[in-house]
Amino acid sequence: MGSISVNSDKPATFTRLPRNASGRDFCMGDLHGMFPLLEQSLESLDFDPSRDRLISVGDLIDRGPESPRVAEFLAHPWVYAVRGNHEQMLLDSGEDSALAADWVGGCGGEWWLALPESWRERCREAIAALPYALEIETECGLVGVVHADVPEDLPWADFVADLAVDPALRDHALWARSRIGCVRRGEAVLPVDGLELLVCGHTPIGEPRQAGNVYFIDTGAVYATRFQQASLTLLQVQPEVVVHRFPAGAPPGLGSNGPVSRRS
Ligand SMILES: [Mn+2]
Repeated sequence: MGSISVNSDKPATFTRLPRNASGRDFCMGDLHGMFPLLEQSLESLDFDPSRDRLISVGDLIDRGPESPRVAEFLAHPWVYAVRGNHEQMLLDSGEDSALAADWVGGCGGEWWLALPESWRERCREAIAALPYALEIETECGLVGVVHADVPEDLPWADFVADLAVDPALRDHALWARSRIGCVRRGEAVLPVDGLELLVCGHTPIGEPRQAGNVYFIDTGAVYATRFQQASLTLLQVQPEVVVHRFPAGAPPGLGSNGPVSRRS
């Protein structure tokens, strides 16, 4: 079009959020279309959209019932997100029919088939704008957010700087399970240099877990029929770190199945 617009067709791979001086920041584990559960959870937290912020670790879509709401959700000014491997599959399946078949057939993307083209376009646009990583300035220090993991030998600043030029690094951010593998084997987890805390999702675990300076918060919100302990985790990181869990199997805030919060 002749105008100079650096980022118009190449969205930023990395975003920094300035400190939220007036409200709280919550990092949200893999939602997979469970928007009603999220709404109940935010209500339980007295979430105030005029001051509080919600930061998704990615995998907002697929498997759950309300994936088509993703574009509308990402348009809220209080919502931030990094992309997950499921968002990447949606984007890549437009040019890769084998991947499209895998995604729709085996990875929970069947909702896409029923979507009108105009709605698909809105979803693609909103998702294509998502960075691979973001960082949040907080009272507690710098908090990083990535869907899967950061290479174990790479300081955070190098990771975010190289994302734009290194496709292997972007794949790692979306798919890797190296640190969570250590956790599962009972091995020590290498910290990420340059961060107070890294928040990740991607691999479902029974309860949110901190290992070193890495917090794993995918607690399988979409898997209520498979795991009794399935829940949505909202990890508050500003002004202090507080874990909030909302069971997926029952409305939160009711009796013994209500939210479980503990300081960490
Ligand atoms: Mn994932």
